[in-house]
Amino acid sequence: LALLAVAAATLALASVLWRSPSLGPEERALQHRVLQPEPAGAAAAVAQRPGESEEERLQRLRRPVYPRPWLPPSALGELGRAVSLQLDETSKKLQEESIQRHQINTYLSDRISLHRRLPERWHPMCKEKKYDYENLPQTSVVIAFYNEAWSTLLRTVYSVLETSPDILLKEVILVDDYSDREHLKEQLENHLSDLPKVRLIRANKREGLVRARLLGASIATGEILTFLDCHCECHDGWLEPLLERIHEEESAVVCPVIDVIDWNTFEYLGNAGEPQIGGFDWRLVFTWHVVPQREQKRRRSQIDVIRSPTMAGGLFAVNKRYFEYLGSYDTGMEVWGGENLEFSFRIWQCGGSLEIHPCSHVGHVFPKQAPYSRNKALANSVRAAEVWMDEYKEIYYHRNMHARKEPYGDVTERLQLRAKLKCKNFKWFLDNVYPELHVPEDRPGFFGMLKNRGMTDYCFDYNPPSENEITGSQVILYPCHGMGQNQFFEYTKHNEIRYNTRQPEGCVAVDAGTDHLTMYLCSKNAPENQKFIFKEDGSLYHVQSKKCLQAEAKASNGSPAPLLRTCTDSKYQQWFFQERS
Ligand code: LR7
Ligand code: MN
Repeated sequence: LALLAVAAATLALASVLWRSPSLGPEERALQHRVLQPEPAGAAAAVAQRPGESEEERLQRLRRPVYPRPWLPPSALGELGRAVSLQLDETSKKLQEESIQRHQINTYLSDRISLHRRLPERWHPMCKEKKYDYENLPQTSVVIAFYNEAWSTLLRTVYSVLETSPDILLKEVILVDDYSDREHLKEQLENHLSDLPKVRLIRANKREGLVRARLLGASIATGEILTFLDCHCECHDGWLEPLLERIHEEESAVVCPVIDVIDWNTFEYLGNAGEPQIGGFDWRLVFTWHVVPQREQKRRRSQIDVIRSPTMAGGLFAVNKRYFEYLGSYDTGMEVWGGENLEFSFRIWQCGGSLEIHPCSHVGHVFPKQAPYSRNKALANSVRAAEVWMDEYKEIYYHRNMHARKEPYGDVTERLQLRAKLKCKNFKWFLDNVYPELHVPEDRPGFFGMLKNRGMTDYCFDYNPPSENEITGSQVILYPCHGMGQNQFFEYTKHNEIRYNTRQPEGCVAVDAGTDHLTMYLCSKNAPENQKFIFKEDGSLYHVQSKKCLQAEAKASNGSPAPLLRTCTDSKYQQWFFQERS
């Protein structure tokens, strides 16, 4: 009984806390213009009507805001098919220009219907799921955009209207983050004014995605906020699972599975298999991972939500009151980057949970490369580290030389928020939410550039074969650049030489019968061929081969490299770490 009383008191306290004023002072101070009024309440009758079968009733409740116009199956890009246009020279040039401008093939996008259907991408069990439409909360969908192309923006809007049940969608709020392109001015206003439930609001200066989203949130009238990027396409049934989960657990922040839409062909990729979850590496770069065993065990069904340490950032739903209780966003973050990890840490450390619902799929166009400058990402990440990571921020600073010197503004208010909400520390987060992440030891004198006494201008250097693959290539010596990254190594108590700026981490190894170093994935217990003893005299002794690493000007591939040789007292066999240049 006493326990129950405590639980009840906690609940009461939590609900009092959440009744905080809906806008922070910063949000109220943001300058903006609201161009479309709040929609009238959508009081669709939900009760079963006389003579209506259960199936008919469900169909009525699922009815979208806007009916998707019929398209012939052969229509360009229909069902998410890849498109490639046969173009003459002039048109090819236009297509190239569109890619230059948006880093997305918008020439091609413009020729695909704004109403195309997508291929089915969800788990078969999702289709069988029945939702309690009468009791699910309504959502406002908030979409911030900056200089987005016409067809990718409008396809996002139509896709929301055509896949969201009318009774669940309160409104779509488009936030123009001070774009300067002509098509986003009057033409956009005119087009939107014919669409139901769509509102447009414009910032009076470039706010960046954090404050732009908050502007949208500040005029939202739905109980749930659902954020999307402005180049998305929603899969049928994407919304219900998000709302149902938050209805069941108010402190859950829920993301859809993010499917890839190809920037060049507009093919809708992705599959119905197990989605990946979010993580990060020690440069604070977001990463994707397979779902770990422990999480598989916790889930009771294949269509249960999947807990995720972090989110990609753009696509998620959250209870509006809970979002405000958690401190919405850090308004000191500019333009792009960092806010996704900051919010992820905050959700977990302050008592919420971050989840991916396998029944909710949304496609996102990943551009060829960044279409605008993202140099504020560093300061944003430093803010996240300073507020949430405690002493672990040092591990980040060791791996990003510029981060420590980056001016990041004032985070006092965010630290006060952390104290007020009595949030847990970063160690708790690592131990309980992200135990898969290896925490480097970073013992003084055992990390940074790995240099040689005979060739002091050269450093251990490793260039992974690709973005997503770190194993298989050879470790070489390269002129030291002092930037960390490919020249950052750590020597551990377990006698490994780890390459651990990225995830998953690499460990330096020797293939039997060879004299050079090859990168392998690190494993729990270092295998013998990955063990090196770093001796007092500076030698790096490879235990298995009983040889020492020696800097040589020419390895078999022609570049300088550390190679295994009989141990001597040559200075070319003496090594030392240097933290920075
Ligand atoms: O100054 C800006 N003002 C804006 O309104 C810059 C951007 N924006 C808008 C922009 O138009 C878009 O709608 O904000 C949204 C996100 O910007 P993108 O699409 O350029 O970002 P992204 O898709 O490259 O990056 C991901 O990481 C970002 C970190 O700040 C954001 O969290 C993005 O929302 C996020 N996108 C996703 O999570 C989609 C899946 C990507 C992955 C993995
Ligand atoms: Mn995006």
